[in-house]
Amino acid sequence: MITSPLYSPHAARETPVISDAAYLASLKKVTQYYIVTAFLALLIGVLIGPLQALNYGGINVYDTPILKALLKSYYQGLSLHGVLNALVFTQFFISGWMLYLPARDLGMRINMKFAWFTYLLMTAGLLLAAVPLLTNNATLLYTFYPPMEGSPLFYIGAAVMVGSSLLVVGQVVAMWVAWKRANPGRVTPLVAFMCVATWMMWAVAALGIVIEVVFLLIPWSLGWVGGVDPLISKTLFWWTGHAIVYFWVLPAYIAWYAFLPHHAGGRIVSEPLVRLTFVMFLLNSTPVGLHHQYADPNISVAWKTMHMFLTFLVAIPSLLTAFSVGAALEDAARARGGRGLFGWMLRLPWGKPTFSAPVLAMVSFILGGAGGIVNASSAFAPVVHNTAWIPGHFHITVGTATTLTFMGISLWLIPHLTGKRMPSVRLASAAVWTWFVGMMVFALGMHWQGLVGVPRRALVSATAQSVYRDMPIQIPQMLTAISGMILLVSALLYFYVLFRMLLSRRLDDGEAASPLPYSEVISPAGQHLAGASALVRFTEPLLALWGVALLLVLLMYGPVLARLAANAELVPGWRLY
Ligand code: HEM
Ligand SMILES: [Cu+2]
Repeated sequence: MITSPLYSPHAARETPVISDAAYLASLKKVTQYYIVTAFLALLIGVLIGPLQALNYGGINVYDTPILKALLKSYYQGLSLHGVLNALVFTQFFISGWMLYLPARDLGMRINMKFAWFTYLLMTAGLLLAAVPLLTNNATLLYTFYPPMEGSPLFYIGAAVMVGSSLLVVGQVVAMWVAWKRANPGRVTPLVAFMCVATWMMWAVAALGIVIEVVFLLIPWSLGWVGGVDPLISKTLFWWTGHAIVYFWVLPAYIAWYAFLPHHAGGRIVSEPLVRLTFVMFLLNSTPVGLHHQYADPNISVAWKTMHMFLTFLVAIPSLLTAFSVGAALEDAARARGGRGLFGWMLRLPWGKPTFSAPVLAMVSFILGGAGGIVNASSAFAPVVHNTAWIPGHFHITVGTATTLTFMGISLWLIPHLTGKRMPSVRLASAAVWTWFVGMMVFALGMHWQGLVGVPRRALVSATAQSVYRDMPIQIPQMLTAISGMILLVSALLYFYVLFRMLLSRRLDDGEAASPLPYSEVISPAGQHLAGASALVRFTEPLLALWGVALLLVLLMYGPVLARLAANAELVPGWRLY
């Protein structure tokens, strides 16, 4: 069924041909369902954002009749915003993206019944959780810290949703193992490698939240046990909660490494280096979560410090990425006649949204990463902890690095999946640039307010006005309010383009008109392990490396959780909303 294209070491990879048209159509359809569900969640989530930005601009719109009818409180809106954007949008997009890519890259046939079952289960989980969220029975914010208590439906829906992502992990890893069996001695192609490593990382990371929700929160919310230990729950939450940020950015890295050079007209610099980066993330993303808990009692400073240094270590693969994708772009620009130390940048195709979206996302991530090092430092953390600085930070990471990349991907992936066409390059380009500019202004306003001491998660525009009146925050407030309006325009532009594209007529099967944009490679990993470099051979045994990743997490969390469990203090739930 599948034929392998001729191999030349530097040429762009050609997608293995799938001759079973019905199978290919079904694979594309399930991917499209994941992607469209993701963007529907983002649409609702993002529309609430500008209201919150106005709040941080000192303007309270929550007393207007229309909002009073829609939302019980600022916090119900904020819970919807956080859950839909950061948890639902990301997970659905990533599940579609990282199921489709390895299936095409390996040319493997997956069980479509299982793939559809997983999608439906994930959607069922989403709908279960949506009911209490929309009826103000789970206004817990996206971190759902106990003892704040919500409807059991919320926790059950969340468990089903996260559980279904683990089914995707199972399907992708099984597909890869079957490919390895069928192709002994072969090097895993790069895109599949990145996907498998990322899914493995997520499986290790997700354990924390699965244990928290299934064993602590569901029995407690159903009244089967009398109380819950807030600190154990929080520690399990951040076991997942930090690593989830890599689950959000690594799928964007896949686009930056594998496809962005193609959009720029350049080449991937080094496949072995990319593989090393992903292995570092697999090993090092998870055992670092205590940097969210510097202020928490009953966890020793020694453990907190170890997690802090391990966090700094994760900066290395991020820097490797910045430098190697930067080099790929320079390669592209010089090939188009770019000159000078920085002058080459002018030669990049800035007017092409499939290019500008991931590149601007990367620029945003460089700034976000620098702020992240501040957050993770135990010396600086107390200054910024729980201030407006923090949402300032994660809107230029997940809110831009990830979201803008995914928006950019949708502009070529949806044509590829559906055989439709992007309706307007200019409008798409305007959406991308306004998102970037809006988020930069937003980040400036929010980081600035945070440094002055404005708290996050507060209806600052309506409560305790006198506290804020004396603060020097007029300028950053104004910036934040303006950014919200820029972002509203941007979101409207983007969704207009997206829906016009989805609702347009199908022209073909998308295979020829919008192929997967694989890039050429300067230093490929090679096809056969026998002749491959030591780095390629070291990174290939992902199952063993997965085991090491799990071991590292158990080492870094086991003693901490054991001590918390020995001093567990069960408290009853509270409903504050
Ligand atoms: C139109 C664009 C957006 C605007 C104007 C916006 C604005 C805001 C503001 C002002 C806050 C702080 C609220 C507070 O602390 O009280 C916030 C929180 C948050 N935003 Fe956004 N946002 C936008 C898009 C996004 C996107 C795309 C994501 C993720 C993919 C995202 C994820 C979050 C999360 C996770 C929170 C934290 C919620 C919490 O503290 O529980 N936002 N947003
Ligand atoms: Cu973190």
